[in-house]
Amino acid sequence: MAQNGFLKQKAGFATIAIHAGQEPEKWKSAAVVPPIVMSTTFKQPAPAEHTGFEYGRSGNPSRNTLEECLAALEDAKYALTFSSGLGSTTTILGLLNAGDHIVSSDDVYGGTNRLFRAVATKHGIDVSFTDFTDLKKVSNSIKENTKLVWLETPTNPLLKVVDIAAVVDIVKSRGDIIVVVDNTFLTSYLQRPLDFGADMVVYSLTKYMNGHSDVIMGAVVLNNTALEEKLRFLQNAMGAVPSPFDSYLVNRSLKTLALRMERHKTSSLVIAKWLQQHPKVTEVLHPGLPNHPQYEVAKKQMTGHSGVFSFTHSGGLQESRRFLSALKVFTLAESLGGYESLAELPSVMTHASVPALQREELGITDSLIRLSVGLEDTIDLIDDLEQAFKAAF
Ligand code: P1T
Repeated sequence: MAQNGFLKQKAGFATIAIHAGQEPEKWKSAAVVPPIVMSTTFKQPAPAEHTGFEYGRSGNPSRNTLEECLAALEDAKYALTFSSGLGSTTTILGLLNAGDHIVSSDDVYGGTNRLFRAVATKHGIDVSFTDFTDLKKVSNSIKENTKLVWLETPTNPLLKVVDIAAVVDIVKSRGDIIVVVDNTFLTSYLQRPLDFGADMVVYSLTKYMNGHSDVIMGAVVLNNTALEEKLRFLQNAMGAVPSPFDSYLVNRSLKTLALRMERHKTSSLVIAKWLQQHPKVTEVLHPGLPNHPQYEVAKKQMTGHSGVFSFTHSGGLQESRRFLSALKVFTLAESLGGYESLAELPSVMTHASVPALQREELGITDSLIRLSVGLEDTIDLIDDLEQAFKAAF
């Protein structure tokens, strides 16, 4: 685990989440709960000398505390935080030059697709999207100028599971290409992509890691010192940094991450199985179900699944609209990973910015509903889904 005065030996996930980076001795007050340091600037003993902090964009004690804890959670050397998940991605794009090429998994969060397609390309970066569950396609997409391979697993919103180690093997045999895994859906509690050879792990901390739907933030976790130095420079130079207050909130939320993920895991599988037997449901896309096409890959690299999954039904857009509007315990809203259950229609919401043809090819239809199962009583969630089906059909 990351160097930490409080924890001298390897500890379990929950212990690390609660103690890593949190040693009271690092504060003059010996505060057990890390303080929120709001100051944007720090007194220097002499010009161009400082005692660890100078200006709040380049570093802040509350942010550093969170970053230390995030790194320790996956036994990594470094973690950097950003103003949003997409802020992390934008900063990583800052590592590339015009003329470079990105290969991305085809099914990614709509905002990531939009950033690659509509912004990166404007700066001369070429982007290809391909199905990462087909390793031949990954290999065929790599070009001379490929510098970055980007994947989500499980993917948003189709829950495809990508074999991280197999992709890393292919990519690394083709050159010095950075492999990034967006681990937002699973968190460091359920999957550790660095252990499978990925260079960087990216999070929308907005989701499970914070888990209370009250912070927008992102992070990159990594071991490679040269890459960390470049990213640390870009974090300050590009300026997409989080606030001290938000850093405090996410740090606090990490203390219950293990407990929350266990509940999300249990509840979502019960609901997925209930949906499987529902007469109006045509398919349930959940990596914890044995009939999931990549179930074996999931078992190999994940220690469980989270609360987010999708299903399709036998109706169309109208039934989806009626179903979603009828929900009472689930809230119809974008996002995922909070304590409250959410439901949404990716085709017109989170993935509306994906070009219609790409959506159609992927299977992001108007009958595909994505759920984020929260921490409410499972029976209340099932009753809610049941009454919404009755209202919709
Ligand atoms: O919203 P932000 O913190 O910028 O994170 C972007 C992001 C990155 N990666 C994944 C896998 C994501 O799901 C997201 C954000 N997703 C949603 C808002 C959503 O409803 O899918």
